[in-house]
Amino acid sequence: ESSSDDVSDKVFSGHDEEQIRLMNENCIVLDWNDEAIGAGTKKLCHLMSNIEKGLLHRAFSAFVFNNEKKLLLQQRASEKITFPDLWTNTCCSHPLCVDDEIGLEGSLEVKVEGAITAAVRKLDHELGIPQEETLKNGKFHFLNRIHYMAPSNDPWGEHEIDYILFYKLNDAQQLTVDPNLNEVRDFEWVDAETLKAMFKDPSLKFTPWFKLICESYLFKWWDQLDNLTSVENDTKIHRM
Ligand code: DMA
Ligand code: MN
Repeated sequence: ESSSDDVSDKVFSGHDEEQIRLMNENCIVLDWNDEAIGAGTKKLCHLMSNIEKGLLHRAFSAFVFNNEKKLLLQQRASEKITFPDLWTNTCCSHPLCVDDEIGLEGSLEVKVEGAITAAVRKLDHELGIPQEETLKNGKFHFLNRIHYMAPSNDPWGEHEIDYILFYKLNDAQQLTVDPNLNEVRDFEWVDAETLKAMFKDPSLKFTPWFKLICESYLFKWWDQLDNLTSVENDTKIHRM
C-alpha cells in the first residue's frame, strides 16, 4: 500500500504525515511462541479489528540508565498515532522484517540480537542518541519477554511480544540526547522515588505497557541494577 493511498485512508484522518508514512514499516508477525510467521505493516498490526482476530507482532522496550542509576523517560509526541502524549520508558518500537532484526535462525539469542539492533536504530531516531555512542558507551541486558494486549484510541491498539532490554552506561560514559520532536515531546532522567511520585500525579498519564512493567518487574530489577545476572536472559514468555 502506498502512502498516497494512506493519506486518504479514513483511519489516518487528521494524523501527522510522517507518522502515517512510518505505518508502512514491516513488523514481524508471530505465533504465540514468538516464532516469525510472516510480515505485516505497522498499520495492519495496530488495528484492533486485526488484533481481535489474534494478529500478534514483535516489539522491544528499552530502559536506558545512567551512571547515577537514573532512568531516561520520554513523553510521546502529540503526533504519535497510538498512545500520544503519554509518558513511558526510554524507547519502544518494533524489530522489522530486515536481515539484522528478524532473527530467523530460531534461537532466542538471535532474536535478542535483532531486538538490540532495532533498539540502537530507534534510540537514534527518537532521541537523537548516536548509534556509535550507544554501542561504545554501554551495554544491553535482555531481561524477559512479555506478551500483552492494550487498546489505544479507536481504532488502534497493541498486541505484542515485547523484549525488555535494559541499557547501562559504562563508568564515566554519557549519552547525547537530542529528541526528534515528531516522536518525543519531552524527556526526563528520574530515580525510582521520582518515578513513584510521578505515578501519583493525576496530570501525568502513562502507557499501558510501561505501567504493566512497573507493576511487575521494574522496581525489583532497578534495585539490582549492579548485578542483573540472576534475573536476565529469562527464556519464559510472560503473558500479562
Ligand atoms: C511500540 O512502540 C512498542 C511497544 C513496546 C509498545 P511505539 O508505538 O513507540 O512504536 P514506534 O516508535 O515504532 O512508533
Ligand atoms: Mn506495536
